[in-house]
Amino acid sequence: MGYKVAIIGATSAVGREIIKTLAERGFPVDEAVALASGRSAGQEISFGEKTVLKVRDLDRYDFAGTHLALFSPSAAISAVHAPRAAAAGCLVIDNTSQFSMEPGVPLVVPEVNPHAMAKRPKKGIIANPDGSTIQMVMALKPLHDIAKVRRVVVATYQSVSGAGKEAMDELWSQTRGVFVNDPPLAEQFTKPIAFNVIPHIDAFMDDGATKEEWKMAVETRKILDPDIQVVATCVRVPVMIGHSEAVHVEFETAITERQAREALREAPGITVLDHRDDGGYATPIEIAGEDSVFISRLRRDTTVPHGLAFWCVADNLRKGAALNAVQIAEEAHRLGLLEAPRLSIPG
Ligand code: 2RA
Repeated sequence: MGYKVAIIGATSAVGREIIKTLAERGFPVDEAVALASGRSAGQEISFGEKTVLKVRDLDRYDFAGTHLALFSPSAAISAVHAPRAAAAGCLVIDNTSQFSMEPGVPLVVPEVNPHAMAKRPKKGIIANPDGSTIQMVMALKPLHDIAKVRRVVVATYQSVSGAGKEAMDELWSQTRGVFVNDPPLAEQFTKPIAFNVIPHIDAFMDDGATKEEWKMAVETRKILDPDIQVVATCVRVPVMIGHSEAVHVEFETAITERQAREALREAPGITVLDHRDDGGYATPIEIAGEDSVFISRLRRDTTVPHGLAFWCVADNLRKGAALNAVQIAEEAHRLGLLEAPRLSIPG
């Protein structure tokens, strides 16, 4: 038996990737429903090779009878519609930050903390972490199993697709504009993104960190271990797809570079691409479209008693968003959490 599955934010970069990933991985879908704002209603999106979905208006959609809802609109839209879907008996997987730190809402990376979703959550919502956190905890988990991670210092190099389709268009048009001597003004970012880097992702918080940097710390603690200290500097770079991270880890006990390399090689969802040679490392341009988290430049950090440093790259639309959400759905299916939805009572 398959499920009735709704994709909310279906016209966004992540929404489209979710639809593609559901079809590619053969998730048991009987009926797929693409939902977005009224403005996008009527647009068509392919689901697999044979089906075309006509986008419907989220405001008018009744979730009764839908088993699973994969949300990737803005956090404000999820705040309104995810609880409405959950109240109708639908299991929600939310890709925004709206519920991620809420108690009772599991925050899941299936390779790292599948136990967090052993039962159907009472609130009916499972949160998908931020893409920057997902790729980092994927790399930290096998190392943490050998020697506890105490502290992480990370600098990110995040692609514009993390900010959505309009941001990708802005990088494209600004880059082109530089060559024709007519670059358009910055609208999606605070400064020009073409030929630039911007040390600012999401809103500023009172302590001077940005919300993206704060999320990397609190999400890592919720997913992996509440004792891990994380300090992040999150930076937007003129790359279309693929987030990169320079990660420096301090452990509580000894761990050799060799032990770390072997553990990473064996870890599910990780590819170690690390030759100490010209080009022997992963960069975003060649990993776009891949499912793995790539680890390169693994080496000792001798400035602390037990330290390692590495470079970590992943496709932020896939493992950083859509793929992780679909893997959560697969786990929910395997665990029998996609119970029969309530049907609407005719009024
Ligand atoms: C970004 N990681 O790149 C965020 C998206 N959730 O902006």
